[in-house]
Amino acid sequence: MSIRKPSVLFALGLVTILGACGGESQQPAGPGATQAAAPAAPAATSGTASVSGRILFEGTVPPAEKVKTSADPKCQAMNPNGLEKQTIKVKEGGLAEVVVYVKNVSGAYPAPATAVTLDQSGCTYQPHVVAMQAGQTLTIKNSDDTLHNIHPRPTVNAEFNIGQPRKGMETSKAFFDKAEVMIPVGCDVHPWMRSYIAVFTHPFFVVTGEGGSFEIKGLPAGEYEIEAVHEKLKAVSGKVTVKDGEAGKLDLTYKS
Ligand SMILES: [Cu+2]
Repeated sequence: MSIRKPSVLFALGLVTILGACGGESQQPAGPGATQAAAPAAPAATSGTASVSGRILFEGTVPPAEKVKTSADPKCQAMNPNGLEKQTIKVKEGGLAEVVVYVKNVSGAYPAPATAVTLDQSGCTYQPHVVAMQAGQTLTIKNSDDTLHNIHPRPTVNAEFNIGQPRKGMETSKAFFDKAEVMIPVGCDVHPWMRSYIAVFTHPFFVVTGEGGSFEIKGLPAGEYEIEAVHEKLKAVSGKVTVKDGEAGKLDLTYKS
């Protein structure tokens, strides 16, 4: 039996890979190592306060950009009506795909043992914006029957470039060990493919979905600066003070 073969590891599935990373990882940057190095760290969600609100957009939404996928017939076949690129996604005044996070957090927070997934599907990245903790495992997978490569261009973390030529391929690793907002990710084969990864040293962040609502839970009592970062717009921020058990409210508005 040869369980070290990558093909067998892939066949064992994500749960097995995660189990190995969490319990037996030899890597200093792995979640297990992070926990061992910071035994006095507070639990990730030790607090009982929360902050919620909406990220709003006031202005004119530009028209969606048409993307030609004819450079790769397989991408074209998967998108017979073409692809549309719209980075300003507004519904009922609220902006989606914004990273909302607490800027002034002290203390050490171990990375969760669960992985975050970035999928390449239909010649696009799913999700478009990924938020995760430093030291947390990122699983990159290819759901398409065509060659993709994952090429993040960080400025603080280490750059990497991984090719995934076949459908079903997966690569799991704690790629990022430092906070960085946001890391652009591209595919050198398909220039329209773009995603962004935000990395934090704490768990107090969220990515807004459709309609721009957000909620950050598990905060200790305190005065917090909340910042909202979007791939194209200048960041906006605001302050909110919460006591234990309190649900603070904060709306932030982008104006274009
Ligand atoms: Cu690609």
